[in-house]
Amino acid sequence: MSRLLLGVTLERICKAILLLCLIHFLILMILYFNVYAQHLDFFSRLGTKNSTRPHPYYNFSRPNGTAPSYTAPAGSTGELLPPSTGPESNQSISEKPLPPCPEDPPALVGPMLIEFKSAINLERVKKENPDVREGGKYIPSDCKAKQRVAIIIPFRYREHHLNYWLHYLHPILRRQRANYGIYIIIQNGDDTFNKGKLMNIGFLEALKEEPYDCFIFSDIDLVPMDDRNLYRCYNQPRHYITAMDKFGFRLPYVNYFGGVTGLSKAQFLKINGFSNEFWGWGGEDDDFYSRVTLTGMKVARPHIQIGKYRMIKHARDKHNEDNPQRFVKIRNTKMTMLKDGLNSLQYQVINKVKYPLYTNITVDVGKSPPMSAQG
Ligand code: BGN
Repeated sequence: MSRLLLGVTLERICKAILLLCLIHFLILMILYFNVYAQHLDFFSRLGTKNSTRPHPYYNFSRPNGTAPSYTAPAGSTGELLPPSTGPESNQSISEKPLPPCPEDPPALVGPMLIEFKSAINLERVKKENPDVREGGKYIPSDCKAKQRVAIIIPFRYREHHLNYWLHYLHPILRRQRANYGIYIIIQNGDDTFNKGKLMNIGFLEALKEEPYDCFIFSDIDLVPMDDRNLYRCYNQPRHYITAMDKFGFRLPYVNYFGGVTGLSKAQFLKINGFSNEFWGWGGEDDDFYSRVTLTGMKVARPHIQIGKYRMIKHARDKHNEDNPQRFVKIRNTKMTMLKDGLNSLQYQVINKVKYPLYTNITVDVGKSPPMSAQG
C-alpha cells in the first residue's frame, strides 16, 4: 500500500517537473522570437510607436562631464530680442531647416574657475575650438541662433590680455550656442586713447561684414565667471556686469555702465552710438549711460550670481591719462548726443586682418584737439 502511494507521489513529482520544464522552454522560445523579431524591426514597429520621436535636444551634444542646463533665477531681467529675419550664412535652401537654438543652452556649466596665471598658447586655443572660423567667427551647426552677435573690443598694447580673453570666451560663447564674430579694434599710433570712437568704428565695420543684430562692447580685461551670463541682446540695453572682483564683487555705483555692455542695432542707432569726444580715461561710459536713459530706455543686468566678472590686474596704459574734461562733458550729454556720435564719426581703416580666432582692425581715429579747444 505504502509502495503504491510512493509510486503515485513520484509520478506526480515527475509530471510537475516535466510541466515546469515545458513552461520554461515556452518562455525561452517567446523571449527569443521577440528579440529576433525586434531585430528585424517587425514587432518593434507594432509595439513601440514613440520610439522614433527624438529627444527635444537631440541635436545638441553635451560634452562628457558637463552639468545640465540652469534656468536663470528670477531677477535676471530682460526679454530677448525677437528672432532675426535676415539671411543665414550657415544654411543653404536645399538643406533641412535647423531647429532654433534653445533659450537655456544645455551645455552650460554655470560658475567657472577663472585665473590669469597660466600662460596661454593661441595655437592650443584654436585646437580646442576647431569650429571657430577665420576672423573669430562661429555659427552653431546644430541649431539656428536667434541673433547674430558682434563682439567689439577696443584695444591697444594688451596682447597678453587678448590671449586670456580668447582662451575663456570662445568656449563660453560656443556653449551658449551664439552666432558671433570677434572684432578687435586697435587705435593706431601713440596719441591719446579714444575708446568711444573705437566702439563706434567696431559697430560700423562689423556691419560691413555681416548683418549683425546685437553688439556687445567689451573691455579686453574682463572675463565672465558664469557661462549662464548669455552674450545676447534684450529688449533693453544690457549691462552684463552685476559684480566685479575689482570692486569687491559689487559695482562702483548703481548707474555704472562700463566694462561689458550690449545693445541691439536699433538701440545703438537710437542713441547715436558713443560720443567721439572723450579723449583719455573716464566718462565715456557715463555719457553712454545718459544716452540710454535720455532716450527712454532702461539698463538691465543679470542676477548677481550670474553677472560676476574677473578683471585682469594691470597698470594704467600709457597715453590714456585721466581726461580732465570728463566732468563737464558728462553733464552735457543731452545737448551733445544728437550731433556727437555715429553721425559725426571720422576715421580711417589702416589695416584689417582675419586671424583664426579674431578679426583685427587697425584704425586712425585722429588726434585729440588741444585742451583749450575741448569744451
Ligand atoms: C568712474 C568713471 C568711469 C569708470 C568708472 C569705474 C568718470 C566721470 C567723472 C565722474 N567716470 O568714475 O568712466 O568706468 O569710474 O572705474 O570718471
